[in-house]
Amino acid sequence: MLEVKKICVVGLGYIGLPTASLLATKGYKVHGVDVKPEVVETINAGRIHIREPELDVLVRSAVQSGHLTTSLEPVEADVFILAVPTPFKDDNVPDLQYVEAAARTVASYVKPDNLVILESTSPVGTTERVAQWLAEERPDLPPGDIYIAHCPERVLPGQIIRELVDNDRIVGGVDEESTVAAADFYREFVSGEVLVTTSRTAELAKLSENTFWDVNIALANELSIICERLNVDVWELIGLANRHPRVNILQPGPGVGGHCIAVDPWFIVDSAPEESRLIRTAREVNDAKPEQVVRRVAHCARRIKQPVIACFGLAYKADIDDLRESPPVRIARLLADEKIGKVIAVEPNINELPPSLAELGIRLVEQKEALAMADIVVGLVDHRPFKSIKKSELAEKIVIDTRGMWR
Ligand code: SAJ
Repeated sequence: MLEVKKICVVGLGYIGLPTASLLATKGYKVHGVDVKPEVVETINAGRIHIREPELDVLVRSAVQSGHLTTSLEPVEADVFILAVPTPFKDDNVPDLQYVEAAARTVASYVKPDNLVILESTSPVGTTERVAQWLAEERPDLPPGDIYIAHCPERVLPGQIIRELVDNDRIVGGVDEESTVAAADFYREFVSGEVLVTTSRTAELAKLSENTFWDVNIALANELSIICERLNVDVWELIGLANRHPRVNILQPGPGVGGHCIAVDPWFIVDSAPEESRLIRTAREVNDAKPEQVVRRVAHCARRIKQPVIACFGLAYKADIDDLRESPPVRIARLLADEKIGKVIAVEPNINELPPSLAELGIRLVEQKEALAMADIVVGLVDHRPFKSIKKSELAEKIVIDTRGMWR
């Protein structure tokens, strides 16, 4: 069994920072590494640069205990955790530049018997490539001298701290010894079950979890389009169908946002393009939704001279402030770009609009002001405050509710 005292976490974002802080509060000496100096400074000051409930308390106690330090460079450690972004390039090809850079950076710090874990969601075969990159950088280390494994994350943004400990974890090594070493490590602090497999299976399991979600959201979105055509209320339809004891149709929306569900299925399509027809089609159905919402709004706006259109919500999902990869942002931008009307936006979780929207003349307004000004109200995110809007406040408006929150 590996004796673990020191851990080096590379990448201090939504996964790396909570993981580094949790390990520090469990008594390990943790050194966090990030390429952004402002991230390093913020964390060393005991503050955080991402919004996640309870994370600020965890980081502050980790830093104040002296168990969490951060800098731009790795340090020698017993375990290295790589938690860097794995976005995709144009034409949906995975971009592994950050994983490769992280692997090559830690290479000069690894010693025999160290454990290197890739936590980033990655295309099948990436963990084996990490082993190759490390071997290229360190030909002095015979193969098998360091343990290399994949352990993907499945925490839900908004409840990361709890799920980091409670969730079952899948651990897959590039060889049997690596799997055992990684599983022993996670069993030290994970209360969920630690399930062992190969690195390729662990990679595909993570991608399959989010692909399952995306394909099922696509079914709900396709039903919402069909219901529009057949003049059926999709929310009533899904509510009735889900009364079947074994049916669980998910909720339609304005499209699929975030940097996970909308990204991970493309990793499978890239690995097996001929065989991934349903997965690709589901992505296309979900990605077509924003334009369909814009067309519905445009159709209604035609009847009004100089219509004022209020977009309720810009975040990619309810009660968070994350606007990255957000379909509501895309919809607001298209409405302004195509001059369908004067666009105002209500987003209670931000204080100012991203420049990409502000420069189009979109204004961020309070909920009351938007309800007073709008001719067309577009419900894009089911933020808690929006659910208390009364039917009477919407009586004189044209309402397009993509979340079914004002039924
Ligand atoms: N959405 C719908 N209809 C639904 C459910 C979601 O339109 O019925 C939309 C949301 O509005 C949002 C997008 O899908 O735009 C994704 O939101 P989400 O809450 O479903 O998922 P994420 O991206 O916040 O987190 C997911 C989670 N994966 C699953 O639920 C299978 C989380 O467990 C993962 O750890 C995370 O991806 C990740 O980082 O991979």
